[in-house]
Amino acid sequence: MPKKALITGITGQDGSHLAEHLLSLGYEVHGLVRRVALEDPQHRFGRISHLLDRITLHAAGVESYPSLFHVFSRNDFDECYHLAAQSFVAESFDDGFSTMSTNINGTHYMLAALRDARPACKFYFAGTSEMFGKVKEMPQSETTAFHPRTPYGISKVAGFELTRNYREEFGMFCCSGILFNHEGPRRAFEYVTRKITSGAVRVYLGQAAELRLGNLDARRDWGHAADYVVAMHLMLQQPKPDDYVVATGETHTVREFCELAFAELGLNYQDHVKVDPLFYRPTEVEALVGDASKARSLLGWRPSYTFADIVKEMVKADLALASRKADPVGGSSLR
Ligand code: G4F
Repeated sequence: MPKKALITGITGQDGSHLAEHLLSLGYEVHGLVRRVALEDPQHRFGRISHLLDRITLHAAGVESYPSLFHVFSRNDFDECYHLAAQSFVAESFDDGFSTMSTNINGTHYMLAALRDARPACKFYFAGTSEMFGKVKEMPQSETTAFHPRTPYGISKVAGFELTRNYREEFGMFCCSGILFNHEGPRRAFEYVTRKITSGAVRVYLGQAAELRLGNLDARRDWGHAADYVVAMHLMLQQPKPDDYVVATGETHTVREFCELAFAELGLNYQDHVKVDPLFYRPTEVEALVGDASKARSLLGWRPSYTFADIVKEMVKADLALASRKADPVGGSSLR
């Protein structure tokens, strides 16, 4: 019998890569989607359109315990990957209440419904390096204390603690991945990497003269989403549930990302990138770099993409997209 997995957030970057990965391993893959998404497949299912005939979608909301219980009580899932969240950090400053509600209650309802309907199902929670916030040490590992600086980071610490608590209190197989930034051509346009690659392509094509960004000195540990979903799956195959940092161990500034992306198109970023205070955050996470030794030794996981590979692939994909569409890529006013 193939294993059955449920993915929340299957229409997102990570969800679509994870669905592909699990299908390649012979899994029966299910996804949880909002009813409104089912009504608008053309726009909402862009990242999974090539998978639709191989997966099963269920309409439910992570903020509705009854709808989750309904799905879990009718499907005997072996593994559940809870990726759905309000995951755009800047938005969490504008609407902290929605971010908290979706990310904390959504995780709590998922855990509670699983416990009531399918307590043997293994559970993965999408934790994040944003939980480290004002970092206490470099690099950050599973033992580094959290000090979140954004409503998003706070909501993810709460989800992480709920996940740990269900493991310890109810003996459920619950794991958290503490994933550092992970990118690729399926990244949404508002995140800085995609904003840069799509913006550079617009400049290259003469569709824009400049790209406005915020803090160019912020440092991130950027990996590739396709590599990171492999670690998610490996966590649930271990003899015991646990939490793992997933990172490359390299850190780069937003400025370096700009430099490489524009250079890929034969341009100098200094001629086109303008710093705009509009895109600064009220509190910034200045520098992140992960220590993934535990994932490397216990999961046997390691990243396959380099920083340069990621930038190149994203620029190439945005150029290809531009050649298929008149107004190809997202607007540069996105933050
Ligand atoms: O790409 P970002 O928006 O990602 P951020 O805030 O690091 O969060 C991402 O990674 C987390 C993992 O650590 C995830 F949990 C989270 O869900 C998300 O996937 O911003 C990266 C950096 C920030 O320091 C930001 O201030 O880029 C800086 N930045 C500078 N100018 C900008 C811009 N970010 C955005 N989005 N837009 C700008 O114009």
